[in-house]
Amino acid sequence: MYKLYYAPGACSLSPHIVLREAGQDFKMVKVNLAEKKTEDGGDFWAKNPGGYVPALEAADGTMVTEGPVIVQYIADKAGKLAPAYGTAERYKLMTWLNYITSELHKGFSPLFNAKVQDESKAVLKDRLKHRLGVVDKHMASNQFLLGKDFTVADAYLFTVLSWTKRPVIAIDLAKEFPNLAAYFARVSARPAVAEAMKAEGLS
Ligand SMILES: N[C@@H](CCC(=O)N[C@@H](CS)C(=O)NCC(=O)O)C(=O)O
Repeated sequence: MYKLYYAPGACSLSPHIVLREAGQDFKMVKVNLAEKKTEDGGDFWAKNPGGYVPALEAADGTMVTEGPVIVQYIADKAGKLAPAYGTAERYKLMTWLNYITSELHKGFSPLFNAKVQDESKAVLKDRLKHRLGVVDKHMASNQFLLGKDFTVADAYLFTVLSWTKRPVIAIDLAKEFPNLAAYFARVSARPAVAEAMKAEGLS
């Protein structure tokens, strides 16, 4: 059984969705990110020296960190939700995972930081919108990031898009990125995604 270290609504929602989509047996362990403590009082620094979620503990004790790696680890072990390693399709998947992590996820992060000045936030938000525009264009002719099949990259993209609704971000997908709005609705309707949202108290 896997153990997923998570915080509700954080980027750990992505591996949470993947565990459900892949039909894996898992336990959720909530992390208090401010105190770096797990819900059972354990020291989270000992689980992930970076002090951030997600972190995944496999049944054999292997600890896997970094969201894009965790989702590929789960997919490869389960033999679903990612094209085979070494194929051209797999490189497309890795390209999207990298884009989501470095251009989108880390584009959102400073906007959540109360210490970042509004002037800087406006510049960063403009840049993030440009990056979202690239994915919106891709979604004009694709059901999912890799085409017709849902993959682990979709769990991650869905997770970061869910942040657009937070008041501190306030990006109206329907108005500014209609293809992403349709994609978000499509992914939200997947039973595993709805279950993950419910389990984290997000729906
Ligand atoms: N490089 C990490 C970043 C993960 C990350 O940014 N996690 C955030 C939540 S979305 C977090 O736990 N932040 C708390 C902290 O950094 O103290 C990954 O890709 O998994």
